[in-house]
Amino acid sequence: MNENIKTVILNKIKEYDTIILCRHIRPDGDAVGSSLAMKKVIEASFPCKRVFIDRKDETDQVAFLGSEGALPEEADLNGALVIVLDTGVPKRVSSDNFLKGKELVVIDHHIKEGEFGDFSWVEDHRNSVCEMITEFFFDFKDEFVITKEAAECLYTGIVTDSGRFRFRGTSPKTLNLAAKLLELGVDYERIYAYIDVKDYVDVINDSRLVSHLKMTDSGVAYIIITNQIMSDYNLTQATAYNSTQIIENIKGSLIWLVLIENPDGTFRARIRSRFVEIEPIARNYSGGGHACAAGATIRSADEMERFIRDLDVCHSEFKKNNPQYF
Ligand SMILES: [Mn+2]
Repeated sequence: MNENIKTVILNKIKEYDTIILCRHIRPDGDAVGSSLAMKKVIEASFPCKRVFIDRKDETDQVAFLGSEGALPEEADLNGALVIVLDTGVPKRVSSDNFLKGKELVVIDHHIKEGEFGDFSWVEDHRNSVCEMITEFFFDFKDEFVITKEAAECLYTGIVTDSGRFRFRGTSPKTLNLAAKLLELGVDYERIYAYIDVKDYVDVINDSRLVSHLKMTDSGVAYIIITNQIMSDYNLTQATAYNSTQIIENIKGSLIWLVLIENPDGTFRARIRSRFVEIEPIARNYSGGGHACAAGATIRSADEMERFIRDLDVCHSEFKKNNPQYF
């Protein structure tokens, strides 16, 4: 089935003169890496095709991968193939025009929330979309030219989405595909030098945010980042969003999260876990994602209380049944 969908996608790429790539809003290394690699590989392989990345935002974290090129005009969508990468949720797509193309391909590794796209290749056990399209390019290596620059985009997406090959979804296949990228000359020291460093001000802000850390009885760690805190510390959305990383290594805490206030007073939750599958809980709060990395939206103080309690109950049950994990 998946072998077949890969052939379908190859033929669609060959068939169209203009290809519009989209990803999720607030892009991460996988979203940018997969869209930029797809653009670079198609351009290198089929120089006559026009390839655009339609986007509303970019991210400083992986800006070192280089320019993403001009945005498409609305007219460019006419008769174009649209490929959405790294999301299966229409409202998270980085373009208002993605339905204006002729056909829509979706390539994603999140747990499926509904049917989306004319052709959809979704495998939620995969480490990253970059891993999926690395496989795709190598499966058809006679058709595609994979440049070193494209390989660096793919490698960046794989290492960022897998937490440097640590998270669930990292498989023998992941490492084999990463090895093939290294054979193309990927400079991984340079990549890590960009993705593992922080601005001085962010290091200071991390320590300030830790002072807001709370723990539930069973050890769920969380930080509520209100608009007040954001403005007191001059935090960017990106810094607030990444602050799950500063509480990820607490012994006995298998679930950790940050809750970031939106301008309208609702909260965006970013939940991470070891071993415990938290995605079903996220789904109950207008969210979803992966088994151990998900997002949710919390709309009131009552809902916040219930949400934290649900996570605490799940955490405490899991620890009771799996004492070997901490
Ligand atoms: Mn991803």
